[in-house]
Amino acid sequence: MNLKHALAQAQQDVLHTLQRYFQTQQQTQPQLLAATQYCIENGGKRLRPFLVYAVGNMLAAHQDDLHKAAAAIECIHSYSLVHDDLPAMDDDELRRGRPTCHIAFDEAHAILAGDTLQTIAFELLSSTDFDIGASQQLALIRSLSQASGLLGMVGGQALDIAATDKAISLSELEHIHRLKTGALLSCAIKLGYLCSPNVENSTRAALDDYGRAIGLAFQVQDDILDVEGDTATLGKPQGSDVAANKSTYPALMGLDGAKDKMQHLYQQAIDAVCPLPYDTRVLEQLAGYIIARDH
Ligand code: GRG
Repeated sequence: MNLKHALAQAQQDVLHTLQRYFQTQQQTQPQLLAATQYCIENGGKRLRPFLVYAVGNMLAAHQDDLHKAAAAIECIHSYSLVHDDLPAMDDDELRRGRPTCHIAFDEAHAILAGDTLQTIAFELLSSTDFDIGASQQLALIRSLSQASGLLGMVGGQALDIAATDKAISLSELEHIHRLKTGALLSCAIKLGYLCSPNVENSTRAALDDYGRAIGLAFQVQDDILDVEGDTATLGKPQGSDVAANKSTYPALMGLDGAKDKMQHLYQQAIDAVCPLPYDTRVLEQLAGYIIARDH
């Protein structure tokens, strides 16, 4: 299966899984249900679900387990974006070209929709019909909790806020991004192998290396896109810091330095998975897509 097809399949599967879930929740307060569904039905690349499916399919996981794990991680990602868009954080009015949740509904419902999405994630992961054993299912829940929490995405967001208007070093920037965005991307890979039977430790370790490399590459490319998008629309000089109060890779390393860093991370990702005794082509293509993506 090629990358385009696999991404489209993941997008469709995660949407259907969550739409089926919402069908079982029709007694919920209607505005809250509408706001929560709005966040999920507002598209997105679904990269994290894609990674769960790609790894799980490569390792012969049970499809129904992958559907739940993929939907769970997308719910966490979606909640993080809804809360990140709130006036208290980034105060954004548009997400993926459409009004953000607090604009389409209101702030209270956006906060509650984010909270709801977070709890749905753990409800799905604690379903009683997983095909894997109880200890592996607990590991799924623990991995997603850790990647989302204090030493993961939320902790990274707090460090990012604390770094606003401060000069930070490259290693501090890397630490923030490994937590804020890298932890969840790496976790998607863990969920894929934790849904799979009999995965060797060496395979897990190689996939973890791949996850760490693409997690950081994703953020470096995000920073590059900010600069290049800004340069294209505003005529700013290349390598300038887009948001003057925020450290980015191009600001700290220059645009060429950031591109070199991304290329290096791409190579690390490829080197991690190439020796595995599985068909890793779609993971390799994904690493290429991450460093070449334009949105
Ligand atoms: C508010 C708890 C809390 C956490 C926020 C991840 C995050 C932490 C905030 C997002 C801020 C941001 C835009 C970071 C840049 C990298 C990123 C996560 C981009 C969005 O991810 P994509 O490109 O989004 O996978 P789509 O739209 O495809 O789902």
